[in-house]
Amino acid sequence: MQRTHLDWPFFEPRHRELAQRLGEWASAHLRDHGHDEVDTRCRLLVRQLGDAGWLRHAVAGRDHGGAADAIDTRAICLLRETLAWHHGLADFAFAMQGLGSGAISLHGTPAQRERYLPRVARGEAIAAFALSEPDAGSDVAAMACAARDDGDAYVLDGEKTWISNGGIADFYLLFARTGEAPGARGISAFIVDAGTPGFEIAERIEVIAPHPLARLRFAGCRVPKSQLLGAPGQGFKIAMQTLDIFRTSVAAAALGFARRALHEGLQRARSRTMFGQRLADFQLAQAKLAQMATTVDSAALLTYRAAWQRDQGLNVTCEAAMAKMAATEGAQQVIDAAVQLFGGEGVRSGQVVESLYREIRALRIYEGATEVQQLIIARELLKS
Ligand code: COS
Repeated sequence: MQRTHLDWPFFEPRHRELAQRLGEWASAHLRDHGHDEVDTRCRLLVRQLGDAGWLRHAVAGRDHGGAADAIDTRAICLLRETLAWHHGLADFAFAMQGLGSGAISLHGTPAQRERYLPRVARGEAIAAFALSEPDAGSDVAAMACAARDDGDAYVLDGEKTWISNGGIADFYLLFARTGEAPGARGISAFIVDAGTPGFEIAERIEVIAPHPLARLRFAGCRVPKSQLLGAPGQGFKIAMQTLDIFRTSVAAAALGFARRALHEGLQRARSRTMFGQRLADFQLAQAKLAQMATTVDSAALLTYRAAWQRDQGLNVTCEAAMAKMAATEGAQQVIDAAVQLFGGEGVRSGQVVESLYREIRALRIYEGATEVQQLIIARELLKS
């Protein structure tokens, strides 16, 4: 994997050392457990990432198993980029541990942090983030899933869908309407343990790049008040703050996929002969490779700019949206170009570029579709 970007001033020595160690580990350890079903593969990967210590970077607080006291966005991005380069499902497994527990790292009480974060960091508890609903995807503030105050508990009623790790998670970071005010100001965050009575998996959802995904149903599900995360009515802001970190990391994953596609495309161009010369000797192939490399570097610059900026304690809502949009859209083009360089081989099941082609598509949709990122960027521009 090409690593010259690690010389950029966004990084500190610990980041360079992390990327180097992780690259070596991933080359040696990440195998495709292709014959097992996806739930089993995902559980194994979470365990493997936990045993090797990588999941410590997904949580904050050294006292709770974290690698550092605050979330290190650049470390998370380097982890996602490197894992995505090697193994799409390993990246997914890492990312969901972070997304599902991120709000606990940011806003959890000492008891909540103690109960969940060490197990997430060791890979012993699988986390999930439950925000979207059948009629509230891009428009989060329109959510209908309700949490009614009832003595020492909240009672949940409603549905969540497109929930990654749905069905295998040990706990869900759930957002529900508590009604302090209309819209975004009337939503709260909860930690809901799998197996809580009244909570069931309504449907498993299959997608083009398989990973655990489900629709969840809550019917009279009682959650103790101690499971409320943050103050009542703060759920929307908690969700957005979590997404500010993890949207940047989606950009990093897209970057890993794109970098891998460029690597595969270069190898193909050097080794394939046609019309009596190498594919790499054709100017049309050279133009493709040049465009791919430029798209990769542009995405990397935006991604690590956003990550660095967040680690400086600055607002990154606009920069994270720019990074996510540019990196995911760019990666789609880079991967498509790599498939084209491979010709018929590029769409053969089992080829690296074929699996990248399937892996990248969802990243342009989840954690805020490209159109949502455009909306966020334009709003921030118009504000200033
Ligand atoms: N950090 C902190 N607070 C934020 C914030 C952020 N990044 N973004 C918004 N807020 C705050 C706003 O400041 C506002 O606060 P006040 O009520 O105090 O003024 C409040 O949250 C509501 O914000 P806004 O008016 O922007 O809400 P909208 O309903 O217009 O939100 C978008 C619109 C599209 C930005 C939001 O719904 C969104 O991000 N949608 C995509 C959701 C998504 O990513 N889904 C995928 C699920 S995870 S796979």
